[in-house]
Amino acid sequence: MSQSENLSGAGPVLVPILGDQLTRGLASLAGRAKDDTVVLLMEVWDEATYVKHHQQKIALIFSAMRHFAAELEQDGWTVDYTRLTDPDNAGSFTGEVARAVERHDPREIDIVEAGEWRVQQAIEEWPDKFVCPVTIHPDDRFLCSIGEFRDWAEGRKTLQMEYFYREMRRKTGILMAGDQPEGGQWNYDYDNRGKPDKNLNPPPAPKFAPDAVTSEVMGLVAERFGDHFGKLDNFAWPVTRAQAEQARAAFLTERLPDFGTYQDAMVHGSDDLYHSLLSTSINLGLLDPVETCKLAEEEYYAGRAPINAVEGFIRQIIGWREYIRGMYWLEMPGLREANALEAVRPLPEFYWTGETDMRCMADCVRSTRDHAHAHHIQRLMVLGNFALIAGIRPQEVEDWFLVVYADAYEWVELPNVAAMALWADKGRLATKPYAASGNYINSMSDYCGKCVYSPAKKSGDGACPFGPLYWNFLIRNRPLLERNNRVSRVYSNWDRMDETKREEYLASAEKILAGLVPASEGWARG
Ligand code: FAD
Ligand code: DLZ
Ligand code: SF4
Repeated sequence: MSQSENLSGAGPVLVPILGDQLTRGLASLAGRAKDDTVVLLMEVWDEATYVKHHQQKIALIFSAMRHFAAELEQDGWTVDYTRLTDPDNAGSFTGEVARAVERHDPREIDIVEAGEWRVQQAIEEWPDKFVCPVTIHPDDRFLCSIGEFRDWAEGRKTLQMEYFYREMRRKTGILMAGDQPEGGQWNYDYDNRGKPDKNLNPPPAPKFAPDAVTSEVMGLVAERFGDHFGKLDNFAWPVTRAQAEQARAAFLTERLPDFGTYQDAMVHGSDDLYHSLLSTSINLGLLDPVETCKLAEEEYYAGRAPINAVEGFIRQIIGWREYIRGMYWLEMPGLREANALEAVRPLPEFYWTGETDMRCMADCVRSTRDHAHAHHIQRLMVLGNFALIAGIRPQEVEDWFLVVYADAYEWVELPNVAAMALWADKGRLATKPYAASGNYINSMSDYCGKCVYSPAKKSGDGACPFGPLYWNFLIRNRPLLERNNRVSRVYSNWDRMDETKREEYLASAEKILAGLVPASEGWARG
């Protein structure tokens, strides 16, 4: 029956809140009367299994949802919370909203747009499915709306993040001196290439021991999702806004000053370095991104953190994060199928097991398995880079990244993986592929010294696999990449190389590729 043929219900307004919308000031709650509203939170099977998320990721989301529901109730809201184990749980957002409509007879449903295209498609069908009117609010937790980003992108030849970021600086006034950037430069990335140093001693990020709510959820996850990737027992994520604020405060005082300098460094066994580890809290809605940037800005004006650190951190949030989200909505649904480099090789098994002699790769997979986290350069220049130069099919790599990180939602994972790491969008996001040999990893990490391979050995036994694969990648994609003036120079280097050396590179690459064992079925999807 269509909406127009029906009178809507006589009950309160129903406000469904999704698992990554855990924000008190959410647009669907703002200005609403508590005694006239039912807030609905839903643990549903479909969301927990559309890919087989890391066990810590499911525990984090369920625990944060349960804590958020309890806080809303304490504040006087009426909350209807459906647990995964409720016998009548319909298993999907639409099914659970339908059941809630029967329970509450709402006169209206108010929801904030979903982060993910897949979920948004389902929500957009609700006005035809339900008797009462459905209002879908823009998600104002982002600085730049989907429409604003579209306007910004329209008619531009290149969609470089840097220009978008300057707009966001102007819009917020963050690190601005009038209409000029603070310190005279928009971007201090040049100062952010510090190499790892033996004496680095970053203060560890706070760990949050599971409380009763998290422990109960961990039991549920172990029972229902024990076959999913990842270790569960060392769960230490912030699950409430108060904990997330504590984690943020510790970052701002203890690690922000060195964040910029060591942003690109990688150290074996050291998973956090000077990174904030705030992505899970920001993406869940526990921390406000702009507020977080303003607090970082205060550290600069108080003289407690240098400009390269503060600008670098702020750029990640109001620059990259907003830009990535804008690109997602600009490029979907096609981005999910994009494969400009026609990469078809299956994902190697070691992405799941960590069983490889490549020391960099093994360490990144270990961190991912144990903590549902790896930092940006590990994701981009080790895990993503290998997949790019080995020609792994983008959709398999995307599934992997969506499964394994506690901060992964498709809106942020997909552009980072498909466009930034794999260049599957043919350079709409990144002007050139982030392909690199072992020399880059060697210069930015302490991985190579104790590796069985050596980046100094260029081909044959004992050569770092990243070297031959790098050249194989460039030669394989020469017709497409040679025209790119940021890449063309490396082809001149190749052409000048001794022919025997070139043949050795290519033969080594073939051997490495032939030795990759494809992942067994069932890791990412059931
Ligand atoms: P910090 O290094 O402390 O950075 C501060 C904040 O900036 C982060 O918390 C995050 O909110 C934001 N940020 C930084 N870089 C990015 C970026 N490229 N895109 C969006 N936000 C950014 N981030 C996710 O949140 N979810 C993902 O699923 C995800 N997948 C990624 C996949 C690949 C291949 C790559 C290269 C990057 C991915 N990122 C993703 C971005 C980035 O790696 C993580 O946000 C970051 O590692 C989180 O750790 P942190 O909080 O310590 O970040
Ligand atoms: C990722 C996830 C998982 C594992 N489970 C749930 C859930 O049971 N209920 C819920 O509301 N959200 C969950 N999520 C997050 C959703 O997938 C997320 O809100 C959407 O991806 C946003 O579009
Ligand atoms: Fe990784 Fe190569 Fe270095 Fe080994 S030598 S750690 S494989 S970059």
